[in-house]
Amino acid sequence: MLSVPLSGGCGVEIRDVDVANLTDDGVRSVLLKLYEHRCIVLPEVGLSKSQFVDFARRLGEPVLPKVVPDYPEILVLCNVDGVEDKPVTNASHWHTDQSFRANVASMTMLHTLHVPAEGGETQICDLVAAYDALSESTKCELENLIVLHKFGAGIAPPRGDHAPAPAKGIEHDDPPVSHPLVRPHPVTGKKALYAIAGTASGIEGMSQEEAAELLRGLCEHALQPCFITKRKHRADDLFIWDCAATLHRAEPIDAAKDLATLRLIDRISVGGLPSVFADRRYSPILKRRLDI
Ligand SMILES: O=C(O)CCC(=O)C(=O)O
Ligand SMILES: [Fe+2]
Repeated sequence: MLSVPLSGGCGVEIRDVDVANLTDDGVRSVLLKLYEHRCIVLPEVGLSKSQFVDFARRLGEPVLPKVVPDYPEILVLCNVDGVEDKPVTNASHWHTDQSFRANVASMTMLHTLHVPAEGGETQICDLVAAYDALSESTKCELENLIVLHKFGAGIAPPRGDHAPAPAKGIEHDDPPVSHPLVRPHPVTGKKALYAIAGTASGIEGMSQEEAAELLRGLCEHALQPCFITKRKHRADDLFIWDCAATLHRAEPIDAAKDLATLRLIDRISVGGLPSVFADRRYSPILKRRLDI
């Protein structure tokens, strides 16, 4: 499998992958690359919507936005305002998908249908590299901290972030959920900072001021350019990021006026363990191959 690093802090492009016809070994190899590099691009995948859904189901259980008739798994990201059933991308703040739920997203994938001539990038921040770069004493201080997460209630938005608009189906008085601040990867066990921006609304046993200061400091550390990849999508790319190990945001984009400014992407987010890793026999292999 030929892989070429993306420009930026993380990610690889993997060429010559026949996504629609991968064997289980093939899916495992692709996922190992994802877990090693945080995000991957599979170019020219040529997937129909139903092939995209079938592939996503091999990676996990899709979150169901139920926006596209016939394909409840697909959320259309589109910068056309006011078109029925097509939400405008509203993800320009650093976040981790579904971190406000007990069952978080494990991976999110974008199949790009149309790219604007300029802009429309997705940025990915590597929270494994950011964690690894902390001093040993800071790692010890963070080790057992539990972060509360609530949609729209982040207490330490990184500089320049806007507040996310209320999302459908999320009640304002939903109770917060909690996740470890340092969360081992569900498949590889590799430690990462988890969802330090977006929904982080408090830390157990800390005042709000202390928690905000700690989260703000961690975001400033993690959002250094050396940990970030800014990806300009191409039509028919499949771009996948590992939600357990990253923050991401969409570059803000104006509403499309014509084809040259249109951004149109099919997106599926999944949770749970990929079925190809459900078999415990594969964990030791993972541990050896990823050197963890
Ligand atoms: O539109 C993008 O680039 C990213 C959107 C996003 O955050 C998501 O799909 O979860
Ligand atoms: Fe997102």
